[in-house]
Amino acid sequence: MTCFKLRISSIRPMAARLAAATAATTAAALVAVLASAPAHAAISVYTDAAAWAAALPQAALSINFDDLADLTPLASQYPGVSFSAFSGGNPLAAAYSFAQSGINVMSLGDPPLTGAGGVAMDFTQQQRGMGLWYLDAEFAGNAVTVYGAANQLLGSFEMVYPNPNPIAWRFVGFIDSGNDIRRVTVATGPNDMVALDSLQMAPVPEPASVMLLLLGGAVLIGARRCAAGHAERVAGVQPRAA
Ligand SMILES: [Ca+2]
Ligand SMILES: [Ca+2]
Repeated sequence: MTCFKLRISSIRPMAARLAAATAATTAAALVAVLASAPAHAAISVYTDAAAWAAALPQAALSINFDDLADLTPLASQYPGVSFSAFSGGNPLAAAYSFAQSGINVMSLGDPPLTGAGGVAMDFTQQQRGMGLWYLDAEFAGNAVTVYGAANQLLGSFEMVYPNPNPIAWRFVGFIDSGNDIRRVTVATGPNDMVALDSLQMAPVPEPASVMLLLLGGAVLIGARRCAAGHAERVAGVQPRAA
């Protein structure tokens, strides 16, 4: 608290030093971020949800579809992603007794597991990673495909086939070291019907958020230095003789 009891004449030099420290810290942090950026982005595929989550720098967001009424067409109900029909699908939030989470799945037809086709998911900002759960993949040709912001192909995954246990929910997740996942499509094969659930999203922090974090850290460092300096000055004061 004493740190803020300053004369006006002392504020300007301190502000200048704090600004310089902030700029230096921010610059150093940005250099570190740039230095850590991969030279060649690569997409990684995970079939283990825990391993996928552990490979992310922060916790993922999950959309479970359980707050929507049965047979609600999926569009833009959830922040950060929009759903649309793809490859003949009809994406719905639909009640299903064997949902991976809660009461609903993301169905591609009405009722679940009676409609073939697919769904496209477009994210409003780039994602570091995404994942989802799928059920009842039985035949070849069920593809999950990932695209970047320029609509370029990043990678794809064919749902497990042959599938030794189609009635068990399975996970597939992607992580892009280039932080560029912007669109994901699911297309089922001509002979199969699958259900989806528990979409996972791992958005890349927006640049403004990163800068705020960096600036916040720099201000905190400055405040700590200020407090430390005050403590040293207090320790250096000699008690007056009685
Ligand atoms: Ca669910
Ligand atoms: Ca099936």
